[in-house]
Amino acid sequence: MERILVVEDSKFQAFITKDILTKNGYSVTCVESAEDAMKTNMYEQYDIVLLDVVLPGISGYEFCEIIKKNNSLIPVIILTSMDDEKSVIKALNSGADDYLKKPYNVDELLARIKVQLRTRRLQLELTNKNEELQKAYNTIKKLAITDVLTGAYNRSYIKDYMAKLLDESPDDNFYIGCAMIDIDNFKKINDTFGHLTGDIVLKNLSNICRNNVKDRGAVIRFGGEEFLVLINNPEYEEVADMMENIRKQSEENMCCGFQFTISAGVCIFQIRRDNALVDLQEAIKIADKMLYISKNSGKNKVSI
Ligand code: GH3
Ligand code: MG
Ligand code: MG
Ligand code: MG
Ligand code: MG
Repeated sequence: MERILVVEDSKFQAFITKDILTKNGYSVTCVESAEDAMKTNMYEQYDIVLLDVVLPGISGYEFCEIIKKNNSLIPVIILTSMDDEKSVIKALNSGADDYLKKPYNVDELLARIKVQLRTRRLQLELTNKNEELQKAYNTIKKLAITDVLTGAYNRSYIKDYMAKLLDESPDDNFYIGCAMIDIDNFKKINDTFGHLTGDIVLKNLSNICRNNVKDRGAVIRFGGEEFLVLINNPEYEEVADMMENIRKQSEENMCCGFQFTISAGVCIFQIRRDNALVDLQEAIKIADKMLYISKNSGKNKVSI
């Protein structure tokens, strides 16, 4: 049942209006002033407001302006005994959707209410559709930058992340911690335990990385069993500790009943605003070289 709020200080007029509207299938509430209608913003729960102009305190025009400022989807019909042109214009300029003279013709009032409710339903439908579209858009956007298997970001996110860092940086240069992580002997894990088990190891490593990095940076699945970790403006100790934790937690993670280890190469590199992506590529190259050092000196190591 559609709900109508009648703001009318004449008890007699309010009684008549309520009686007519109730008999026509509406749920009707009457209040005597705009102030009453504004208590806990109760007017927002109605589908339409019928508003008298001359009220104690805040006038109908003023209240109409307030309603429209706060929630333009609620239609307002102003009902008043003043029928000069100026007050019609004033009513419409205050944001009212329609205007009716008192004493009103009952059928006309009902017809005008119907028109407003029809428009409101369409507007609500549009608003819902819009919200659905927005949600779908956000989902697609998220999917486009997420690695489905591990929940880490994928490589498409690197550009977005650099743009975000540049946007947030007050300076023209900032530092980035850049770590390349690679699972040791992963081919052997796959060969021994199967690819599905290998996938579980990948997911676990992704979780370990993300739990350590949190909002200090981004974890990106860079290749098959390689993760790139970018840390925003870090201290040397912060990156070193973080990477050592990731190494240790991987070694201790017995998710599949066997141990896996990782090797990592890390650098801290200066990024220039006007050359950010080229600088990042350079940082990744250095991290790769450091990773190579870890691999060649026995694996299960972080080189920084
Ligand atoms: P190293 O210690 O030198 O890094 O040796 P490795 O065996 O880890 O490295 P290699 O490059 O020889 O093998 C990487 C393997 O990762 C090969 C590939 O089949 C596997 N791989 C890549 N993507 C996935 C994936 O999504 N799931 C699984 N299960 N395996 C994957
Ligand atoms: Mg009045
Ligand atoms: Mg590799
Ligand atoms: Mg490997
Ligand atoms: Mg190999």
